Amino acid sequence: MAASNSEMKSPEMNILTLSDLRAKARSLLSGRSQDLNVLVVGEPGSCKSTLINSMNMALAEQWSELTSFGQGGASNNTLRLDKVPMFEDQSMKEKVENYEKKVYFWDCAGMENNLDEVYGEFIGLTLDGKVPDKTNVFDVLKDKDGLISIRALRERFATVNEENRFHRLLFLCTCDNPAPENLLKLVKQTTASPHNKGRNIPVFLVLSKMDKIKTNESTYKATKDMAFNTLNLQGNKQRTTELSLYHAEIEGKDEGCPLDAFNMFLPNEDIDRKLLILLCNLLHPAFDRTVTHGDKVEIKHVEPEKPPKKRNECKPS
Ligand SMILES: Nc1nc2c(ncn2[C@@H]2O[C@H](COP(=O)(O)OP(=O)(O)OP(=O)(O)O)[C@@H](O)[C@H]2O)c(=O)[nH]1
Ligand SMILES: [Mg+2]
Repeated sequence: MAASNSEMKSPEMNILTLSDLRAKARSLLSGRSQDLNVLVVGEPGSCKSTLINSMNMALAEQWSELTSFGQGGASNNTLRLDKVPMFEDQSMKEKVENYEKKVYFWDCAGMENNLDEVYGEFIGLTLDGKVPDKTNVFDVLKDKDGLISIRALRERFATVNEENRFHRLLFLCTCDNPAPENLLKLVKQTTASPHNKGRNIPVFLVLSKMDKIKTNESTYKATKDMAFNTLNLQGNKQRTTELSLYHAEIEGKDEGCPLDAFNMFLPNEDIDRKLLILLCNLLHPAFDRTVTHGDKVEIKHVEPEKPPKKRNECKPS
């Protein structure tokens, strides 16, 4: 199933029909040799939960609420790290044959745009498979005095669960808000830098709420530039996607996507098409070859510096 890098860069995906794209995604799913964990990260309200449900819909051709998401103005914030099994038989109009090694999208609580290393450490520990499913993100990051220390966080999440190691990270930014520069920097540092002791996880960028671009063109351009440059994705077309997702009406503000008689979203070709291209790129075996985790390298504990001794303290009395 392996394909060359030149094949990945070809415009082939854009000329495939919707059913070709579904067939391609199905064959990539049935041909996998290991489970695939995708961590979905972004600020609160960046459409992480919506993307997970919409991605399932794109292949399933029918709506299921796999994870709770904001709709009709209700915030419905995700507070935990939740492992969501994708494309399960019961959610599919037509099941995926030989789908044995599963894809899991992990819905993560919205992260603050904060450069504090504790947030980066949490993302790193999660990527290494040390943070269990259903962990309440805010409870573990904060203690009674404020943010928890890095050492305490490492001690709490010291054991790797191989099943929870990550293979991809999906970063979401809404096109009508400034890019979360600090969070982008932390993600870049945590997934691919000399400081992370060899961890290398391919990052994919999604610019969401593209239906809002008309009134926010300059914000969109600035957000896109910032996210591209910080994640270093220039010219990396298969790792960036701009889209709108299945979303509900907000009275007087947003007409939302059409629903059927049972209040389920009706399929939308444009949404499905972009999501299926993203899925095929996420599943591409070439990205498996680059994944490494650095937790076998010993991590030094940084002790606080002692104040220098005063001169006369050393003199014998
Ligand atoms: N206009 C528009 N709104 C959208 C679109 N997709 C999602 N939304 C809305 O944006 C909000 C995003 O909600 P969620 O998907 O729950 O966001 P989230 O990133 O999971 O948020 P947290 O769980 O709080 O971190 C909801 O109110 C959706 O209705 C879109 O394509 N266009
Ligand atoms: Mg959410």
